Parts: sequence; C-alpha cells; structure tokens
Amino acid sequence: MELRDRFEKLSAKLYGRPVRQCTEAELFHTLLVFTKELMADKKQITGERKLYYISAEFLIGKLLSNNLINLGVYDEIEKVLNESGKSIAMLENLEPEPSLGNGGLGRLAACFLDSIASLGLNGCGVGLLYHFGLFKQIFNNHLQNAVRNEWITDQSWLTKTDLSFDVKFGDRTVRSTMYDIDVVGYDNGIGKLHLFDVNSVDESLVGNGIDFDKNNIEKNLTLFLYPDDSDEAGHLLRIYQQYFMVSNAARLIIKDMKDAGHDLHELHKYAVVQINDTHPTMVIPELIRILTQEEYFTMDDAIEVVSKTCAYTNHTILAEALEKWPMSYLEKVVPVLVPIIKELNNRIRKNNPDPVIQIIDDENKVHMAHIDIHYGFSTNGVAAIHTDILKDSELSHFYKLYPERFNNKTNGITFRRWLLSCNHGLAKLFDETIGTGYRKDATELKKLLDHKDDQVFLDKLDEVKKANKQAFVDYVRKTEGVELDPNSVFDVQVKRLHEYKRQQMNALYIIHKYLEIKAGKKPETPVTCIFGAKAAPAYVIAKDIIHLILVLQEIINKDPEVSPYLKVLMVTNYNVSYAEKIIPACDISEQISLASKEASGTSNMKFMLNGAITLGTDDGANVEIHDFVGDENIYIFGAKSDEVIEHYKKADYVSRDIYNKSKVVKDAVDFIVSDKALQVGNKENLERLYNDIINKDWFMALLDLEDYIAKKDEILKDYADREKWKRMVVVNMANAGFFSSDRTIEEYNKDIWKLK
Ligand code: Z2T
Repeated sequence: MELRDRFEKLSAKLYGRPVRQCTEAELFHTLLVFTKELMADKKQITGERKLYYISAEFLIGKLLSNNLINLGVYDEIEKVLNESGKSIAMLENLEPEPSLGNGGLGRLAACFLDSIASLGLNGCGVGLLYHFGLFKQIFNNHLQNAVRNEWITDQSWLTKTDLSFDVKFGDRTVRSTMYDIDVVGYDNGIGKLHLFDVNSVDESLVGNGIDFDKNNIEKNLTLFLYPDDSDEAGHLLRIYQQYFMVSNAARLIIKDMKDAGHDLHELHKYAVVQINDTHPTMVIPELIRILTQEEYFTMDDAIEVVSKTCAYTNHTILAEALEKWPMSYLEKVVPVLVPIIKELNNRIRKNNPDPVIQIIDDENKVHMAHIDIHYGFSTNGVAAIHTDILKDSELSHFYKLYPERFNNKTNGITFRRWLLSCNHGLAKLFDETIGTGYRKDATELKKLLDHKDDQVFLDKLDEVKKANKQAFVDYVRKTEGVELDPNSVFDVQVKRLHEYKRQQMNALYIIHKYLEIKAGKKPETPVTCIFGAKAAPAYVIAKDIIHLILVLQEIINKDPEVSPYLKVLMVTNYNVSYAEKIIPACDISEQISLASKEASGTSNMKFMLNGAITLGTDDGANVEIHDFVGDENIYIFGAKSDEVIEHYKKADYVSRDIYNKSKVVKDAVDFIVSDKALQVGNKENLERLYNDIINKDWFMALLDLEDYIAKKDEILKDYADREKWKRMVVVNMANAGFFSSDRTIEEYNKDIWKLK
C-alpha cells in the first residue's frame, strides 16, 4: 500500500476523519503511531557480542522528525501532509523534548546511539528514566528561575517492558521497571535505549519549582537529573541514583548472557561495557559482587573477567568535577560494595603505595575514576589535546603504569540530526552539488572543495543561510518577543553556563563595543550576540553571569543609539530543539573556553558543518578543526594550554594586575557596577560578579580579553568581505566529515568494542 493510503487509513481508524480534517493534536498522534508502525517493520539489530553504553545522561531531543529521516520517509510524509494543508513543522512543535541530559556528555551519548544503530552495531544504551529530566529555565527580573519540565505524556516513545529487578540499598529495597526507547538506524535496523525507573516514584513530591523531599528515596529516585555540568553536587541521592542505574545494568547484562546460554567466565567475550564518565563506575564492583556472591566465582576470576569487560571514557580535567565519594556515604547507601571496593584498593596498595594512584585516599574518599582506570581495559579522552593532557598531567601517573590502556577518541556528532534534520535547505544544496553519498560517508563532503570558486553554488549557499536567519528571526519574535535584524552578523555562544567556558568574557566584549558606540565609533557591520545557557541552580557566579547578560540585553536593545549596530539576546530555556534552530542560522561560532579546560566541545562541530566560522581558543576539538581548515579559515586567539597549565602550577595569575594595566579591560569591567548597569540590574549579583572577576577570575577571562577583542573585530571586518567569507564557509563544511559520530563510533569499535 502507498504511504499516503496507509496514513489516511490510520487517521480514519484513530479519529474517523481524513488527514485534512484532523486537528493538529490528532495528527501528531496519528503520525506518532504511524512512525512506530514503520519502526516495527524494521529488524532488531543483533549480534554475538554486545555493547552496553551506560550513561547517566542521554540527551536525545525530539524524535519524530529524526525517526522519519532515519526511516527514509521524511520527504514523503511531508508531501502527504502538505497536500492536506498541514505541515510537519507544526506537528514537531507539539512533541515535548525529553531533557535527559545537561549538555555535551548527554548529547554525545545520544549521537552515539544514532551512529551505533546506523552502522548496524549490536549495542544498547542503559540509563535512567528521569520524570522531569533537567529543569526548564525561565527568566524573571533578569534572573534565571528553574521549573520542572514535564515531558512524559501518554503519547510518548517509551515502551514499558516486563523486566523488573529488586535493587537493595543499605537502608531500603526498591523495585525497578525497564522502559525502552527504540533507536532507528539510518537505513538500518533498530537499536535500544533502556531506561530504568523506580516503581514507587511519586511525581506529586514536587511542588511548583523543582524542590522536593530529598529524603524520600523510594519516591524521588528518578524524579530529576542532577543539574550539574562538570560541577559536582556531592549528594547522597546521586549515589542512590548511580547505584540504581548500575545495579539494573548489571542484572540486565547477566540476564542477557544467561538467556544466550553463555558461560559467565566468558563475559568479556560476549559483552563490553562503556562507562560514560564516572557516574556508572559502580558497575565494576557491582558485577564483581554478583559474580563472587551469586555465581561462585573466586575474587581473582571475577576481577579478571570484569576488568576485561569494562572501558572508561573521561570527559573533563576539571578537578572539581572528578567524583570522589566519602566512604561514609557509600557505607550508608551501598554497604554491599564497600568490602569489594576495599579489596580492589588493597590489591593496588600492596603493589604500589604511591598515594596519587590509590582508590581510597587518606581522607577516606573513594576516587571513582581510579577504579575505572585500574580495573578497566581502556581509558579514553574525547579530543586529541584532552587525551594528551590526561597522559601528560592529570593522569600521568596512571599513564606510566598502563600506557597501553590510554587512547583518544575524538568526539563526533550525528549528521542525521545536525544536518539532514535541522538544515533541510543546506542538505538539499549538498545533494544537488555533490550527490547524496555524503549521507553515508561524511568524508565525501570534501567534494565541496571543487565548488569553492563556483559562484552559483556560493550564492545558493548564501541564500540558505539567509533563509535560516530569517526563520530564526521569525521564531524569536514569536517566542521571545524580541526583534532581530536578519542582515546583522549572528554571533552565537550556546552551551552550559560555566566560568571556564567564559561567557563573561563575551559579555565584556559586548560592553566594550557598547562603550565604543556610545563614544561615537560606529561599527561597519551590525552584530547580534546570541546566548543560550542554563546555569546549575546552585552555581551562584554562573547565575550572576546570566544576570549580567540579561541586563546588557535590556540596556543595549533599548538604546536607539546603539541597537542599530549591536543587539544582545539570551534565549530562554536553551535545549536541543533550540539548538536545531540556532545553529543553522549562525555566522560566528564562539568557542572561547580557557585553553586546556574544554575537553572537546561538540557544538563547534555542529556550527562548522552548518556554515559558521569558529572564533576560538586552541582548546578541545577546536585544535583539530584548526588543523583541518588551516589558519586562514578559523580565528584563533588567546593563551595556549601549556601556558595556562603553567599559570596554574605557579599560581601566578593575578587578574587585578591586568585590570590595573589595561584601560580597555578596566572600562569594560567597571561597567558591570556602573550606575547604568545598576539601574537595570541587582547590586548583589553585579557586585559579586565584579569582585569575582578582579579578585579571582579563576578561568582567566581578563588574560585573553584584549586578544579576544582584537580577533573578534578582525572576524567581523572579514565578514564584510562576502566572497572571502563564503569561501571560508565552504572550506569549513568540506572538512566537517571527520567530525561525524559515525567515524568516532567506528574508532571505538575498532579499538575497544570489537563488535561484529
Ligand atoms: C559534560 O557535558 C562534559 C564533561 C563532564 O565532565 C560532564 C558533563 Cl555533564 C564530568 C562535556 C565536556 O565539558 C565537553 O567538553 C565534551 O565535549 C562533552 O562532555 C562530551 O565529551
């Protein structure tokens, strides 16, 4: 039967009406059911050996359009809907976004699931079903407020399974249920994301905001995702969540092995576990516990088998983000693991008493990453420079012990979501220009270089960007009530709010420009500075930086002298769906972290692919982007990572010295507490931020500020040279192929997982 007829038949069956007469809500539901039916026709991916990608976060985003694209029917469905006077875009708006991640780490896990299924690899994701996920952000009086995000509805992608386990904590036992979300491979079979929920969860525990009774573990365990990105909350509830996740994962793995008739002594032959940062680390002692206590393994055998099964990915070098749990916490929550962890620690200590590599330190804290490195067979970083820093400084003592275990896997992004789905205009232009081969083999984007001087192509490229900017302007008018100029340069910094990412440095640039314009120096190219960022609710300075940006937005956009040349927008509740609208509209991609601190970054890759030019430091994957496109096609500034690491070692960075020496810096910083700013903003927030910058500035925003201002003025000047700019854009897009998560997953598979 034709797709159209099947779709009409379904709407008739569900609502007794043809597609043309259905309401939007009815059509959304019809399309959801329809898509699920198409998915049910696909084969489940299987294999002898299986990957379990355990992660506390899977930031999957909306699934409807993506699933239709991966099923290969998006265009046809769009046509069917259009012919009945409907559009797929309006149905997309009705889908709630699952917010099961904070930022890069969670989105990476989602891109990986897409690539694993698209490559036909036998792997699944294992995580938690957070009922409200990450908080939803709203702004009041130029301040961030957090409210709950309800994303689970009756019409969702979740399927309840009948798999259920008991999870025993020190002080209570809870029962779990596994829910599944199907992952559609692009032109391939179906993979699975398994999300565990606690049966006794109680949503009514949550009031208006995001506060709830922290002690009622049975009821609150799976209500929220911890709103941290790299920063550590250090709460007992987090350990409850982590053990709940890995205990279920371990039970699932053992069950799969037994169902397949495998001898658990050969676990490492049939299963491989990827531990996504240290949040799932307890899976190591938990598997060892089960094998020794329930499967009659000797401790030696259990440790050997589990060590050959587990691999670990590190995502940060920020010391404050490395999980270290007080032994007393573990004794309360997971007493059954304590003797195992002590045994693992003793075996290391006996051989090698060097304090820096111990699992349990002299304050009786358990270093989770140390468990992974000693008792896993692989440790990887997420970009070349990050892995080098791990080897040379952060984990150098471990690298000396186990050089063969360390490896790099530079992050990647799925081009299905971050090109085909979010930028139809660009994908279509690529199809016309170089054929569709790049959809399966992203390195074919290289062919775009043949069209670097093809004026017709360059002009079409410009048209695509213009249309995307206009679409964004229209969206922002509707949702934020802000009017933007589509002819201005769109300069974008979207990522979690963190001092090391240095949104405050970007804000200081904006102040500098504002002061210049007020002094009569009008810039040639009008620029729109766009931000999107959530701050962890407990991260005070991060919230102050949001406050500053919202205050600048108010002052600048309302000043008729300034706003024709400069505008500021911080979008509300930046999330995956918002990213899909902003990234295709961007001209300048801000990747300005303090060198050495951003492990990789992944939005840098999304922007490059969608035709933006990077303004950044030599940090994370920017370094590799720089290598690919060459000096002429990227704008790099600021201190290098070795210089930064030296400053930290010598503790010789004094931000006040820079403030005192440079008038440009001083004027910009002083504006934060000027009368003008205080008329709009709060004294408390602005003074705290001001004092932090001149007295601490832990991530050295002032160190790079002047260099940043110079580079940014240079890139803005170059934007006016349209022909030069378009060529830079082509070189960037042509070199984006390496950053496909298909390449990343192929590397994981070749070096670590060895599936198929
Ligand atoms: C996170 O998103 C990242 C690192 C973390 O360290 C935690 C979270 Cl939630 C514990 C990010 C990195 O900051 C970013 O550079 C990287 O691209 C991303 O993980 C994926 O590897």
